[in-house]
Amino acid sequence: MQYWDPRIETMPQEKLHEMQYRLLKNLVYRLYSFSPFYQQRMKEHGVHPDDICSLSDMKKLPFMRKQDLRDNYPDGLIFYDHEELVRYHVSSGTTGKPTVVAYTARDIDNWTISLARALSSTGLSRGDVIQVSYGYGLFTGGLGLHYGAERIGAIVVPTSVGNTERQIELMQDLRVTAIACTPSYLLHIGEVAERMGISIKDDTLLRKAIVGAEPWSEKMRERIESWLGIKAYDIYGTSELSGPLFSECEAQAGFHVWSDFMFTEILDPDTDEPVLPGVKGELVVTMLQKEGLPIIRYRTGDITAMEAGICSCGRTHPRLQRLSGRVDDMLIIRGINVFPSQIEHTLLGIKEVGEHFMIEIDRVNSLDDMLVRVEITPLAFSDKIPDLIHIRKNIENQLKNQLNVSVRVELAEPGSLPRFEGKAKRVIDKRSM
Ligand code: DLL
Repeated sequence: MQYWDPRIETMPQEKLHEMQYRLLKNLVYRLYSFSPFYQQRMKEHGVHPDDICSLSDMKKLPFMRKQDLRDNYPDGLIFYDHEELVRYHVSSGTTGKPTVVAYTARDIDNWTISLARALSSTGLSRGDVIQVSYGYGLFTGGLGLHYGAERIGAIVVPTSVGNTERQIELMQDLRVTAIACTPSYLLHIGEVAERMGISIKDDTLLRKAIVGAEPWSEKMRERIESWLGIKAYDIYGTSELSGPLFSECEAQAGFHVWSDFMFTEILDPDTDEPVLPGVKGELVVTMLQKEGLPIIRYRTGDITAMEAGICSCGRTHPRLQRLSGRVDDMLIIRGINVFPSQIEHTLLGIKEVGEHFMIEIDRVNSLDDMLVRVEITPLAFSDKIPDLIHIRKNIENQLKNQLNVSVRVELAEPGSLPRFEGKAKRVIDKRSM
């Protein structure tokens, strides 16, 4: 088994908990003493650092939300002097005011170590050639994975997003063995390669993909792996916590959350009470060692569950299941809760359906109306009209059974729906426009 840091990655859990408690205690005292924001928050919440006597006292601390970063834009939450900072990343601000995250040199180093452990847990190492096709710049994906990949001694090809044909040429010429990008971009790369007469499976050395930054289902993984002849590992993070932070290992059995850097809670979003392993709730993260922008009990809005037991790889750190959506992703259609991830899961289980779809929601005669536009495979597209009607009805039935709500389905020609180089935007909710 390949570990980046065997001492930490396989440390007995009691020792990890002791370390987390020490780090938490130190963090809370530091913030109470030196951060006006956190001191006020803790006072308002009626909690003093002396009240934190065990890890379970974490629940006494106040939450932080994205809105706190927005309210304090640009630098109200930055904890260290300017002289100590080495970098800013800034979110795109498409859903509100942007958020700014500041990093000290130690923050960059800890982030890099998290990713070095993650990448080596997927089996990558010195000698691998890793094409980083996440955006470089204010987005955290490109630079984050770049530093992590260099740290494990791999060769990095920093292509960023776009110019896809050239990306594919470089993949062949530089004998790339792994790619890091969004699942949407990986699908696009696969299609463009086919149009160029190149099979990723047979004509390149690509064997692994480090894929995340947006939701993608298990069915999508099956399709990507068999089509491109690679293993696809999920990776998760958010810019407020640093960027991409943890991934699955070769066992593909949940994300390994590095306990020396993070304390994770899964809470019932309605009651804010912790849920049991295996039960889904909102992921709440405390960054135990962050300096530039400390984060306590950050409500990510992402839904997941803790995995019970220790992974077959021997790493002792807690594991999280792949994400099943966001608290604010949920669509309410005629009173029924629907997650886009359920739609993807159902569609990709139908053999005539391709990998691309769009969801459009509108209000017609004061009733919610959901239209799912579905690209079908070139093979299905060559079918006769009665067969196409049958395919459409089958998709409508399967979606109705899964979602408990009627959905209109429109079949789309292969290649006709939008493709995305970064994160996909598959839902258009006209009710909120
Ligand atoms: O997407 C950081 C990142 C870069 C993660 C590269 C992985 C790889 P943000 O732009 O702040 O940061 O978006 C964070 O994206 O709260 C989730 O809702 C979603 N997300 C990220 N990874 C996954 C994943 C980066 N593996 C938001 N599965 C998060 C599902 C994900 N959703």
